[in-house]
Amino acid sequence: MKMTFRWYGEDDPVTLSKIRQIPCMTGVVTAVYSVPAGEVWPMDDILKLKNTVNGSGLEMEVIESVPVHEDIKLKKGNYKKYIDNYKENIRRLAKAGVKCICYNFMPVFDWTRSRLDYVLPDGSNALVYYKEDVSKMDPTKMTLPGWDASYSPDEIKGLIDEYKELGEEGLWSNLEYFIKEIIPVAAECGVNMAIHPDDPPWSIFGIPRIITDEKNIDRFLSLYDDKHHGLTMCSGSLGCAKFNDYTAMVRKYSAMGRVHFAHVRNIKILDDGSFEESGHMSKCGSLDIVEILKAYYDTGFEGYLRPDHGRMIWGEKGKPGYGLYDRALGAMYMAGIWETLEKTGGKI
Ligand code: DNO
Repeated sequence: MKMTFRWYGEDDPVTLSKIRQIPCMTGVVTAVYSVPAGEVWPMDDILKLKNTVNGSGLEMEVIESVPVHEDIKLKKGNYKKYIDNYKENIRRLAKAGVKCICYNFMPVFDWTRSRLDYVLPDGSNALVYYKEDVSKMDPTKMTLPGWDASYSPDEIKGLIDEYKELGEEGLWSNLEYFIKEIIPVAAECGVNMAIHPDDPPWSIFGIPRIITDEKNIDRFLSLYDDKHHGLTMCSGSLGCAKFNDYTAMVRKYSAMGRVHFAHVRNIKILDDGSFEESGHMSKCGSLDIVEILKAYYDTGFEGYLRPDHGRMIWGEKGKPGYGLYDRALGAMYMAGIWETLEKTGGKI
């Protein structure tokens, strides 16, 4: 297991030198953020990023994300050009030493929450998803940090209608086409592709979401029989649905060698299926983080792991979910569990 930390580039208030001082860190997970979705990343920008990261004593072996253009997900318009561009990005990143690319196939909206600064009983604040509030949200009149803000309200409305029309089976078929195009390139370049599950793992705003549960992940993996076709397992995404036995899923897919990247965070699931993000420690939420890490350890996990969303603590202001302090606490907590697993041969 290699412990990593997400870094949003030169504009990130959490600097590389701060990340470097977290004792367990081997590298950062980052991206070229200046290029619109679908376009080819200039080699110079990739190398500049790599040199900056390496110059700080950290590795850049994981990219999160190379975004998938909506034309690819809808298989319309310029999808062929965008798939060619995607392949070229895989080749270029491989040349720069990248080993794993995280991406997602969520229509229009990436992770969705109803509030970004909910105050928890200990005075920290966190991202929350209250089902009732989400049902009243109008996605054409708002944006969230994980969403592509380049669309106008009319464009968003148009996209939502197109996805409603496409439906789940249509989305599956477009995903299959995309996978069959890109995985041979990834395999040739030695890059592991790691799809991120849908967050949350159910349909929102009436549009389909398909990377949601065990049955669908089995179906996803069966689209292409090659270990470069794999997963980012995210405890905060799949784990927030009561219908998923998250630890069992980690065990199964990690044993198959198909988990390349692990996102670990805790969430507290509420009675109505809503959830609040919490501190990483098991007692803070509904997930048993020791059991999750043990599932990775027992199955010989050799991929990358990163602490996922943290709360805002100690008065820190920053990118929601991506401050320094709570993620650093989470990383050290997990590194401690991992060291114990290693020293006891997993017998904890
Ligand atoms: C949330 C992240 C996601 C993830 C993308 C991957 O904080 O884990 O936004 O980066 O879904 O493409």
